[in-house]
Amino acid sequence: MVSTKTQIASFEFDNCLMNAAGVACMTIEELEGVKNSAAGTFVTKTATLDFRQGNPEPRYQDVPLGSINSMGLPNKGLDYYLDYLLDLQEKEPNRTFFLSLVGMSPEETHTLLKKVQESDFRGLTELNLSCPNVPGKPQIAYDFETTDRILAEVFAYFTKPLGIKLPPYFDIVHFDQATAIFNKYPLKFVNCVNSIGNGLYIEDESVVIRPKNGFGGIGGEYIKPTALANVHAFYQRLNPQIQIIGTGGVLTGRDAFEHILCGASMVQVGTTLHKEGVGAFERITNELKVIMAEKGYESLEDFRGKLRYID
Ligand code: RRO
Repeated sequence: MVSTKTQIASFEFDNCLMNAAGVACMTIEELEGVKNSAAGTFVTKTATLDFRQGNPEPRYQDVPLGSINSMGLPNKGLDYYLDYLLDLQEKEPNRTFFLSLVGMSPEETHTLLKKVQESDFRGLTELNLSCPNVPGKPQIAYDFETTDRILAEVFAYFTKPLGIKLPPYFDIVHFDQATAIFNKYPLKFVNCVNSIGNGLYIEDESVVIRPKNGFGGIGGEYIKPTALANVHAFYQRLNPQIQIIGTGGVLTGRDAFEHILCGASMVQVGTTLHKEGVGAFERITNELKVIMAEKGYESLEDFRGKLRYID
């Protein structure tokens, strides 16, 4: 009997696979599609205080080895997602869902988190510190001073389970510096990684997305080695109470297996979900279970974080 069930903080999930924020999660209809699939849960599109149209189209392009996007944080505004989740948690009291959010400024982030704090929301909140696509707004988590200040301010009032969505880091010193900050706070999880920011994809002589002259976040096969490195670097460094969600380059059960081997407790699917639809969850789950069965593993705990090194 092979199980892919998992836990984040005190919450249990029947399956470790779910969508990555931004894919199949803008509308209630899309969220219901993920909820009613083989996925263990869903996360909403990152919400701001007010509805946002986002960047001009075309702004997302599937490409052979992944995807490039510059969506620009289009979303229906916090109340849309929060009202839906408040209703859903009464209808499905035995399941837990994720709310993703970030403000257009630190002040707006606090307004959002205070609304969540004051609501009856009982799920997990993911603070997105890594959107690469809003012109003039740098990825917050590349600025360690600002990240530290925001987290200090947040935990002065926010007592519900909270995690953060991180951009990929590319230097060992940055893993050390980021960890020194995160370990000061009662975070429940870090999610590694958001898209690799500001790549450029060219077809013939042209870019393929309109915003920012074609620069956009890269996802899919391109980013798996970077995603695995970030999952494992933080798994090695973070307090064990801070769990890891692994995101990036999950096309197959083998990819999910590798994220868990690097230390992930939950695995998110973005580009592949966009390309394949919610049927991807059942396929990847089945592939993961076959690998576990072949290796004699019955649960994720049997191999989570047990990546082997060469002496
Ligand atoms: O909406 C976006 O452009 C976007 C966001 Br908020 C994010 O966090 N990551 C991404 O690749 N795109």
